Amino acid sequence: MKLRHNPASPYVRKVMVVAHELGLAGRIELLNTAVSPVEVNATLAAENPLMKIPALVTDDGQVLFDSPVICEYLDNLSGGGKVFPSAGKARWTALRQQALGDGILDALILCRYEIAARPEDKRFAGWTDGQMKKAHQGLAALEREDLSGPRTIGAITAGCTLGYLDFRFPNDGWRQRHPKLAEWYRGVEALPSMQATKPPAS
Ligand code: GSF
Repeated sequence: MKLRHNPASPYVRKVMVVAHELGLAGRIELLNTAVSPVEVNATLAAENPLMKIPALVTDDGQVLFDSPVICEYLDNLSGGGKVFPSAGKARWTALRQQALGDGILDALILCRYEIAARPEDKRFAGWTDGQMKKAHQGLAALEREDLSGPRTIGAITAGCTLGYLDFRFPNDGWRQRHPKLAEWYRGVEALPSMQATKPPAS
């Protein structure tokens, strides 16, 4: 399998954490891929028309995106029901938690593009404030989730979301606002799958 990859992407990290936890990381060839919301990457576009990473090319030549789909594919490859509970309340809880973590990331990424990619004279503070508010409301909801127990895609996504906050928004102060989440994350960031997928020093 080949994964369109960048070590700074939190969605790619989700996929790689899942791969490590399922013992599949060694089967994935990483193709370092630069993406930009304003530039065409023709090679990537031939695989993922949305020109986003992660995108996975399977051994039989199928292209899968986005990260929830790729993560579920990997779970299926390893027999199914490992990080995606197969049915019932456990499944809906894990999927909701994944959507919450992904949604926080989506808001943070939009802030990041506004701050890092848009020319200074064209920045719109109301945009950044609005997206940050969503991210903060999302984090408050994440604090109320039960992330203990078997590692599901919900907990994996939550861990990658907090890791991205530390990476790109180190002064956010989320640990002061959410001590329960901070305590939970202390154990999570030490896991081998999280250590193996740490983003590069920014
Ligand atoms: C989001 C992927 C994404 O935005 C998923 O895989 O879960 N819902 C998708 N990836 C970013 C890279 S990143 O910052 O993680 C991306 O490819 N951005 C390029 C663009 O054109 O927005």
